[in-house]
Amino acid sequence: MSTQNLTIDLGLIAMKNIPRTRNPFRFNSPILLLSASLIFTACQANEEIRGEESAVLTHAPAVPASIERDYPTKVIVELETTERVGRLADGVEYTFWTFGGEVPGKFIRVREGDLVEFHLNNRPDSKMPHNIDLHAVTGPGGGAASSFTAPGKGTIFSFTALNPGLFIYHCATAPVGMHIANGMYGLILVEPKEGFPPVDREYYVMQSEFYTGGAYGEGGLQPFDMGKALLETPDYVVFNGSVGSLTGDNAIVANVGETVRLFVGNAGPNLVSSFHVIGEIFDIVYVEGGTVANQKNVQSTVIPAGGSAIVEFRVDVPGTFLLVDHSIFRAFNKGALGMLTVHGEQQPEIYSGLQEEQVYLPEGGGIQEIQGEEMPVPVLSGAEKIEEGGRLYSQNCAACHQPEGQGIAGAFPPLAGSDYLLADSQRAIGIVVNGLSGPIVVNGETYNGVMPGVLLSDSDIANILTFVLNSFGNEDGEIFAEDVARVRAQRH
Ligand code: HEC
Ligand SMILES: [Cu+2]
Repeated sequence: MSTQNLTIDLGLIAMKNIPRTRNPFRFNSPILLLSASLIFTACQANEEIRGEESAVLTHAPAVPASIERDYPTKVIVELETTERVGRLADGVEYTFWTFGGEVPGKFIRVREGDLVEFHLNNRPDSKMPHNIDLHAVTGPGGGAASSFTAPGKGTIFSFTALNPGLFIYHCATAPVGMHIANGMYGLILVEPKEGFPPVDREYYVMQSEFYTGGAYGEGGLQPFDMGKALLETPDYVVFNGSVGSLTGDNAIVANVGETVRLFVGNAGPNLVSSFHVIGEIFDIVYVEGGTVANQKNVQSTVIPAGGSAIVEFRVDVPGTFLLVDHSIFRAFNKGALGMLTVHGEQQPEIYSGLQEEQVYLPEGGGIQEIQGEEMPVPVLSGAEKIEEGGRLYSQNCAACHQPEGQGIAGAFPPLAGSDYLLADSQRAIGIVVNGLSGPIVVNGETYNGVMPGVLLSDSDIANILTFVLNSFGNEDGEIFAEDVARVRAQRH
């Protein structure tokens, strides 16, 4: 970096007056600015590597502590490649190839100007050789050319972290796509000299795809499917290496009023991510993982395959906020779903919560309010219920379960001849009222999708289910509005 560039960089920082950590200067006038940059440039020339330390690496979603040093040092990074069977989803296993034993690989954090001595060790029980291409490296193959490591061997190479930013690293051993598809990727953050503004929480989130022999949710140890990888049709799109790695008890957390910084990578191998947090707005985005906080107030940010983004936001209200790839079938049907749980007091002036529930029927149907008596529901004969139910079925269910109830293999279970439905038609009421997710077996096939609860009246749901039980070759059965009311009451 030339002296001139440095002056401009500093000037920009001063003009915007962005608070920076560890920046010893406050610039208030052009003269001060000039002298300060001269001093800085002088220090710059002397930025000699001092001392030596071992990098502390973390598994996702943890991030190593920010760097307090204001000088470059020699950093020793030790990373081990492994091949091992692990959980991809409930009941689904996969042979992951890893950097550091988990997918994604361990998070590496160094400072701009550091001399990184990289030790790559391949476990003796590995079957494959591996290497590493760090996008933070200026040099052939990003280090891959110097790090080809056979099972039971170790290699060492060094690089100076010239450019700050958030970078992907990945294995680049042939077939490259397969090594990446099997889990060989992670993030390395090269902190700019002046550091990042302080925040309360930092997390590591990595999106990637898995291409398995079986469809989404199909149990057992799943092999890699090269054909699907070539077609770019993954069965799984996940955060941090598996379905559910960031949900429920594994959710990342924050308290109301705190600032959160997410270091988000997209390892691909094929898809571009439209990263979004439902119910939050990114106050700041460092687009593509560069070091300029160059966009504000962003809903979704595009993260290329082999790229990254840094997003920051303050959490203002409590609740669960979903991290998704807004290519939304990936989120709700392929696994690209995480959770941020925010604890704290309700903030009704920012978000009220539900204030009132009303029944709404569009113009012509008349507006009905829930007060006093409910409108009487006409009593229908069995045949009328089935007819009315058929109409409602085509509007509310056929899109997924198909017009003849035959379902779609691997995605939507059949209602025609469904042993699951016919075994317990009362259970079906709960499914329609509350929705259903998690693995179920219908006629010997496992389904693991998400069915949203349906917002219909008790009698409408009774009519639909009565229709279903008397159609598509199903023998018979009748569901009453009172049955639905009972199931609804159990929910509360
Ligand atoms: C958006 C798509 C979608 C819609 C709309 C939908 N379902 Fe489902 N349904 C599913 C999925 C997916 C499952 C399986 C959920 C799982 O794997 O846990 C399912 C499961 C079921 C099951 C249990 C499994 C079986 O095949 O017996 C029943 C019964 C059912 N749905 C009935 C209905 C009815 C009735 C409606 C209309 C009121 C409806 N669904 C609307 C997607 C849908
Ligand atoms: Cu590899």
